[in-house]
Amino acid sequence: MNCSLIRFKDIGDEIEGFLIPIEAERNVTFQIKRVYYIYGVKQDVIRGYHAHKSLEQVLICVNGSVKIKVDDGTETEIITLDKPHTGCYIGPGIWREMYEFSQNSVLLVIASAFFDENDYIRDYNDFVQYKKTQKI
Ligand code: T46
Repeated sequence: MNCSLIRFKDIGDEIEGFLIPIEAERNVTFQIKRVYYIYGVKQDVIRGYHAHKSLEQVLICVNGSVKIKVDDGTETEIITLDKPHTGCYIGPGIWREMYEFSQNSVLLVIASAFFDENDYIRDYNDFVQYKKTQKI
């Protein structure tokens, strides 16, 4: 699966608090072109329902928790993000659904490219077909 957890090094301690630097092509493997964040999601809402053709992203739940279902067309995994020092890298060709956002959760996303709707596959059947063409 083109998806993995990243444990960021946190600088600091339990008294003073922690700081985590995120640096392009260092602890995030790609060049960072865009950062966005998702907040205020009600607990029964599911977001995502899409894959990207070429975008690489790292998702970090900087407050609260969220579950992410990732699917490469063959297998699925469920990842819980609930620590500000842990990110989830999601590469191209992975269907994702984000759900069970806790109250006050903030999901920070670091992306390798500017927003481009043409990079999205938003229909699951199209995703399955796309994965078949990628295998040829
Ligand atoms: C992803 C997951 C983790 C923009 O105009 N600019 C942006 O940079 C983004 C990310 C979105 N938008 C627009 C497109 C839609 O009209 O904002 C609206 C909501 O986007 P979407 O429904 O795609 O949001 P999510 O939460 O389902 O997915 C987002 C990202 O789009 C996606 O790349 O991997 O977060």
